[in-house]
Amino acid sequence: MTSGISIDQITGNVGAIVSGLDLRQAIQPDAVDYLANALAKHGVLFFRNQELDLGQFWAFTKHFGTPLSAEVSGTAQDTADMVGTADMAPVRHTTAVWHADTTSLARPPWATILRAVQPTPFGGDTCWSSMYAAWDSLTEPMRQMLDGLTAVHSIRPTYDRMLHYAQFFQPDYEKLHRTEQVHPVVLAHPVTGRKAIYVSESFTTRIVELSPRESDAVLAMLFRHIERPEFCVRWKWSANDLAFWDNRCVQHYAVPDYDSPRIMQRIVLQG
Ligand SMILES: O=C(O)CCC(=O)C(=O)O
Ligand SMILES: [Fe+2]
Repeated sequence: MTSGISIDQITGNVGAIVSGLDLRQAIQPDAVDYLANALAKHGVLFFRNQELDLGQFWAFTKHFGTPLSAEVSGTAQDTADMVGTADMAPVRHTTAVWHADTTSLARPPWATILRAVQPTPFGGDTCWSSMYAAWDSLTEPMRQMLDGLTAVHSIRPTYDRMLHYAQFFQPDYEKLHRTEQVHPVVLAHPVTGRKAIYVSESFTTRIVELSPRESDAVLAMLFRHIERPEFCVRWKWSANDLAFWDNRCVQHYAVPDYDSPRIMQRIVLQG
């Protein structure tokens, strides 16, 4: 407990609810450290009843890193994300694949912050899975095989889904960015030192060191493995809920079981 903040873990492996903080107020440095450590440990932190305007949301995120927003910074990297206040309904099938955000970038956003402005009357939950727990539960021979490998992450499968489901495409992306990057299959988290699986069904197309058939089979195994409900938390959104997650140790999946507007504020922090 720091300055009246309490952090309550809600599942065995991922997610905690933070209470005792009004995010409209400036946060003291010791509380920022406390939250940053809790985030690295729990993977996703939930805050309830946070009625923030975009300026307050922006100010909160700046305690933890450099926010990237098309509206505010206009940085090129923002073209990879839907930032600001947006209806998630048109892209709901694109984000219904397990992923860490925009790992097709050389420096993918390390954290994402999402706040519900207008949730759906039913459905539209978001799930997070702990990549620490997924890694820890692999057998030692499997861990030895995977550790040290690298994988290609590509934005193309996301584009294909966008085109298929929403006729939504950002044609300038290809001019601004390489569409592929290589990242380690297993990350050591910089805060906790724990290892975490860093391949996702949404972005990872191939493990570099394996043959194509081996890569397909190993990735299919990992994509299935990380979905196990015991690694996951599922959040039902109320208006003014805020979720803050660490893309280096969790993946997420937005359940697309709704058909009404779902208005969210979203910011990613530069990796
Ligand atoms: O709509 C959601 O709950 C999450 C969508 C998503 O993948 C994201 O915001 O990065
Ligand atoms: Fe995402």
